[in-house]
Amino acid sequence: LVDEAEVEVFSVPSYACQRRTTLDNHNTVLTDALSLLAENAELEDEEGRGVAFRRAAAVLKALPKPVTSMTQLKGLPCLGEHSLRVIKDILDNGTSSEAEATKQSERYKALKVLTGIFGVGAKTAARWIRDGIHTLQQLRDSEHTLNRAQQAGLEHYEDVNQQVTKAEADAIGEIVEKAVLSVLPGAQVTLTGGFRRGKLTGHDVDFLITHPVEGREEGLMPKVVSWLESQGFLLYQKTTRNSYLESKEGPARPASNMDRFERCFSIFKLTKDDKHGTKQPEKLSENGIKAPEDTGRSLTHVQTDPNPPTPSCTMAQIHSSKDREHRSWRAVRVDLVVSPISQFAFALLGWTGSKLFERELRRWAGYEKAMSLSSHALYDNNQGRYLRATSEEEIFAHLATVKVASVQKPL
Ligand code: DCP
Ligand code: MG
Repeated sequence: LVDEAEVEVFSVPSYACQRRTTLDNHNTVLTDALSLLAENAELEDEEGRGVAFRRAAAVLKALPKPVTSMTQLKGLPCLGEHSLRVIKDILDNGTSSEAEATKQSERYKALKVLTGIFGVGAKTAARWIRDGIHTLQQLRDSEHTLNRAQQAGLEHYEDVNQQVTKAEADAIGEIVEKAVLSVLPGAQVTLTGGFRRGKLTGHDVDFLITHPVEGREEGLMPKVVSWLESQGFLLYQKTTRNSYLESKEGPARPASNMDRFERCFSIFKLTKDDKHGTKQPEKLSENGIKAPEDTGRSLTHVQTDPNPPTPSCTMAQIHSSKDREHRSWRAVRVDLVVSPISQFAFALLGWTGSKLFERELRRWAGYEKAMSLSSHALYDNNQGRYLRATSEEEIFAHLATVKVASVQKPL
């Protein structure tokens, strides 16, 4: 038995956005199990439960050492009853029986395969499973009609579920920049999302587009999309227009976490020649040794990737790997967002992520600072006015100001 007096008790700030980000996770067994349960909750469309597991995993990831006893966790934030049960199971038995059972369950596997199709969310996947569809082949053989996004998602399933490398993201960045500049000289393109955070791979590539003169960005997206389409770069695209100005809710009371910028969800056709810096042999060598590009992808393990690629047994139903190796292109998910320059800093902060960081930053701003933060604006509820910012630093400076009037919630 461990003497409690000798056990180091950890301490971690309440909100994820108050913690330093680390690549040094000393508790991967615990965080893997909790992340899997979070993913499963999200796949089951139970967002609250998903967030609870994500928060618990983030707290354990921030600890300076491996957890060896439950005593060390006393007083740590975000560890609910369920998460503590999972942690105890692992400390006692080496693995979480719940996480293992989930991983093996047919339902989890089917949800993962089906939501791996671009355009298919938890609700659609659940409906298909109720109709007895668990695999891509069963979906193809079924009577179900797919919308345009889902058809494209099914067609490019294997590519879209394969991690995108930084080199591929940069190559797409050059194409997007060329498109944007040829329709609006002086416009600016910024790589956001995980790649801006320094990740080496991602599930998609996110770009934020603006112009230094307010208003010049209006109507930009359809022109960019037309240019890209005329050059054959788009396998699929759906553009939604900016609904911020016409929305009644205002940034102080956003109806959802989704922002209202003009946005284009797309699937890019990236030809191998477009991948600068990643020129690679066209095919696998006879003994199946992977091309250099694939070796690079193994670096994903240093990231906490909650959505690892779907098992290859299901992918084989689409194309054989050989077919793909002989193709001179691959499909890549790309998101384009256009922001007016006055909202650019907020859009940049909002689109850089991670998702948990964004969520926690907004929660912290609301509860601790009485401010409403969105990807469009920052509103000070005490002063009753919007606070301007031209950089992320300025947003953080606003958020750091001490609120005399607000009551501090005990941490
Ligand atoms: N984002 C958000 N709310 C949305 C969509 C996006 O807050 N509804 C933000 C947070 C994300 C970022 O935009 O970090 C980009 O979204 P992604 O889903 O592409 O996430 P990442 O880029 O972080 O991950 P990945 O590397 O897997 O693409
Ligand atoms: Mg991304």
